[in-house]
Order: sequence, then C-alpha cells, then structure tokens
Amino acid sequence: RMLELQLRSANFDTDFELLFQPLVDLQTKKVTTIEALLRWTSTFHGTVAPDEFIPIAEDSGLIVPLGAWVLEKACTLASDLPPYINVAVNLSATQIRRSNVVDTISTILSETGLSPDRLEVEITETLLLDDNREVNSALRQLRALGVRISLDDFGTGYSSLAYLRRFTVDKVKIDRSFVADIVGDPDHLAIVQAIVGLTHALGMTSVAEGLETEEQLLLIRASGCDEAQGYLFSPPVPEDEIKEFLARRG
Ligand code: G
Ligand code: G
Ligand code: MN
Ligand code: NA
Repeated sequence: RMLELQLRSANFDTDFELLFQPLVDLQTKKVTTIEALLRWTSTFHGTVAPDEFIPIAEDSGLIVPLGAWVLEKACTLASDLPPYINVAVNLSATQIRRSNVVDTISTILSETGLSPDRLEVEITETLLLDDNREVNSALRQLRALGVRISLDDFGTGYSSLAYLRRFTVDKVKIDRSFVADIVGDPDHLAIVQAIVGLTHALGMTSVAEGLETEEQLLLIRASGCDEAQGYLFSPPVPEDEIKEFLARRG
C-alpha cells in the first residue's frame, strides 16, 4: 500500500533511473545489444528492487506510463549509438493488454528516429501461454513493424516448443538458473545444449543469461550459444558507463 502510494506520486525523471547491461556475441566478443533495466529510488523507502515495484506498477496500471517512459529513454539512447547496437526493453503483460503498446512503440520509434529492427522487446513465456488474442495480435503487429521479439527467462515457465514456432520469436534468452549450475550439473548442460539446438533449428538466436565465470563461458560457448549476458561482462550500469564500455569494446 505504502509503496503503491509512493509509486503513484513518483516523478519519473528524478526518481527512476535506467541502467543498461550488454549482451555479447560469443564469436566476435562484440556487444550486440544493451538491455534497459529500470531502477527506483523512493524518497521514503530508498532503493526498491524491480521485483518489488514492477508487480505493483502492473497492478496499479502505472506500468503503462512508466513503460512508455522506459521505451522513450531507451530508444533515445540507442538512436545516439552506432547502428549495429540494438536496445532491449522488457515489456510486461499489462502493457500489452491494457494499452495500445503498438501505437506507443511506433510513435516513439518515429520520434527518436530509431530503426525498428534495432528495438528488441523482451517478453516472458507466460505471456504466450494464455493464448490471448490481443497479445497475439500486438506481437504480430510489432514484428510487422520490424521490431524484434525476445523470450526472456526461457525454461522457467511451461516452455513449450510449440509456442516458439507459433509466435516466431527472434531471440531466446536461457534463464540464468540453467547457466548457474552448468559447470557442476550435466543435466543443466544438456538442457542448455538442447535449447541452443532447438533455437538454431528454428532460425532463432540463443542468449545465455547470468554468466558470471570464465568456466561457464567456456561451456556456454562450446554449446554453440550465440550470445551471453552477465556480471562476467558487466552488471547493469548507468548510461555514461555503458557508453564507455561500448567505446572500449563495442
Ligand atoms: O534489473 P533486475 O535484473 O534486478 O530486474 C529484475 C526484473 O525486473 C527482471 O525480471 C526484469 O525483466 C524486470 N524489469 C527491469 N526493468 C524493467 C522494465 O523497464 N519493465 C519491465 N516490465 N520489467 C523490468
Ligand atoms: O528477467 P530479466 O532477465 O530481465 O532480469 C535481469 C536480471 O538479472 C536483472 O535483475 C539483473 O540485475 C540480473 N542479472 C544480470 N546479470 C546477472 C548475473 O550475472 N548474475 C545474476 N545473479 N544476476 C544477473
Ligand atoms: Mn530481460
Ligand atoms: Na531474464
């Protein structure tokens, strides 16, 4: 309750910050994409984790204007970066169901001048599961615009191979829980290898999330996975730091 009130009275530009974390191509070692990750510093509660405030923002509908703010910030930054760097933005189910997210996105793309194929929207597999007509149609319209779709935290929900085909996503992000145990647990390595094989068979790009060690990197690279993201490369960092990171090893 208290958090909801604080969230409702928050000033986006002063109370929120967008951090960025790179996704690295495992062959070329170059950054392909930066993912925008939202942070909230509440006047009363201090730093609040997204896992805490995103669900409140969703329930209260505030995720619609807040999500538009995130999209605008992220696309503005990307339009200022080299054209081979994409930007990824997390979309929540509420944004798709309770607003015209396709209109919002196409307006922001034309205002910022960002080419649609440089925007990747990250959705979770639960969103695909409920087989909702609006969601379905919104995703198809986004793809028709040229926007790319990534499936976040893959493997944690009721992942069905059928959904991957039906919705033709562009990228599959393998949940970090599989990556965490990959070194000690042969089952997890087998799962990662299977997901990578599947995404390639379907013409999609695979990403390993939560890479923290060189040992994990070796196994992930050997699995044929295309890209990786994690503290090993960089934690989520502010805009000026991601620009420095890109300048050093774009
Ligand atoms: O930044 P962190 O790794 O702590 O993110 C925790 C969760 O919050 C992740 O599931 C991430 O997808 C989600 N998240 C972060 N930023 C945003 C955002 O701008 N919009 C939405 N909908 N979710 C976000
Ligand atoms: O659900 P989503 O993948 O959007 O959330 C990304 C979350 O993962 C963010 O909260 C981010 O801070 C976190 N994260 C990013 N890299 C790593 C990592 O290497 N290890 C761990 N434990 N968390 C990470
Ligand atoms: Mn994500
Ligand atoms: Na994820």
